[in-house]
Amino acid sequence: MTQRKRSLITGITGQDGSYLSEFLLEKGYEVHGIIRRSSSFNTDRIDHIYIDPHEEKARFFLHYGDLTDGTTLRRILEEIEPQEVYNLGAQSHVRVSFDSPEYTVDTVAMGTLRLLEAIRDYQHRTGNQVRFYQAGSSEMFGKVQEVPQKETTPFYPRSPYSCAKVYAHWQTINYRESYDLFACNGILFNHESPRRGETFVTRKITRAVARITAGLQKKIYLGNLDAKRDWGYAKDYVRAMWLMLQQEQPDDYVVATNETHSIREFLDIAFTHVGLTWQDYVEFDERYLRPAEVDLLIGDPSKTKEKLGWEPSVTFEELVKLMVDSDREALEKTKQLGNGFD
Ligand code: NAP
Ligand code: F7E
Repeated sequence: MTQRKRSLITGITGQDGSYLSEFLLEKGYEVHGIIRRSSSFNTDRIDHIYIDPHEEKARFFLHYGDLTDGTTLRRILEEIEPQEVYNLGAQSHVRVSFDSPEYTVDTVAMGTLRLLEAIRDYQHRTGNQVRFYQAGSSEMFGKVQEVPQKETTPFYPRSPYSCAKVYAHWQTINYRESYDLFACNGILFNHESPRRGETFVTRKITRAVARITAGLQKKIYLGNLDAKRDWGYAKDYVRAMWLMLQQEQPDDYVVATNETHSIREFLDIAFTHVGLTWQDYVEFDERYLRPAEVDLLIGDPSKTKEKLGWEPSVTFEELVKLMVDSDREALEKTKQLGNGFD
């Protein structure tokens, strides 16, 4: 009988971690994830795939750990013996990284180094090959040096978060070249979904639209509306992560839609979808501005399309509408349960 492939995911409770888990379970993998201890439940996004580990059919397992705790990362790796490791864990909020730069760099940059070191030693000691995916970001292009941005475009990071991601990117390449590690960098442009964290601009807007239409909120306070992003659908993007690790040779890939839209355009589609005019509800609050902004991002995914056969399946307009619809449905369900409504 052939053994199931085992994967280990850091950041399994996040947007991408949850979609990647679903994807890998569907492919027949045994999926292990690292979760942080928290004083309240932080597993909302993966509760629907969790099965009591005592049950024979269980293929989904959670382990307590943290990217700031190298000893535990090593222990988990040794225990699980995964063939694939996806490093998705991060303090991933750009604005917050200006408030908490040390912690952000510790998780994003040092966390990646800790994991790479653990894999290097494990691979050396056991001879078992481990394939490693690093969750790189279009934020690394920052003040863009070329339009559109591709794998060879020079980086110009503009936040503690993106500086840390650049470090992790180069360290991943360094381990590939120094220790023969099968390590890939995905350079992923913004990707969203109904599971997107509530403080990122897209989800903040779609939640507000749902709450405004339900009469629970009057205004939404936002920062810079002129920034332009290349927004795709998260479910499409986790497929690209997996494809990278199935190739014969490790490499780095840009994952993007090759379309760019401003926050204003996002607002326009989201509010018009429910018959409202965004200008009636949006107020400016300078607290949402960043000390340094990334004005324009647009990716060139030609290499990824050609080499991985990857294509995005959801358009920008579809994405905005599906997020608004999902937030409205979720609110309607809460209403029926009588939670939070008088
Ligand atoms: P997310 O929703 O913010 O999830 C981040 C995950 O990292 C969560 O599971 C979080 O755990 C975990 N985490 C945070 N600090 C940690 C620590 N110290 N130790 C271990 N785990 C920790 O992010 P995402 O949108 O899924 O993104 C996944 C990865 O891709 C991140 O590395 C992000 O930087 C990168 N990325 C995202 C995008 C995008 O547009 N979404 C684009 C490019 C790159 P808790 O649930 O306990 O907080
Ligand atoms: O901001 C502007 C803000 O926080 C997008 C992360 O997943 O993608 C994400 O980073 C834009 C910025 O995402 C508000 O100034 C205006 O220009 O949704 P965001 P991000 O910074 O692009 C990249 C690829 C990652 O790697 C990151 O991990 O929207 N904006 N008003 C606002 N942004 C927020 N959050 N809140 C506002 O009120």
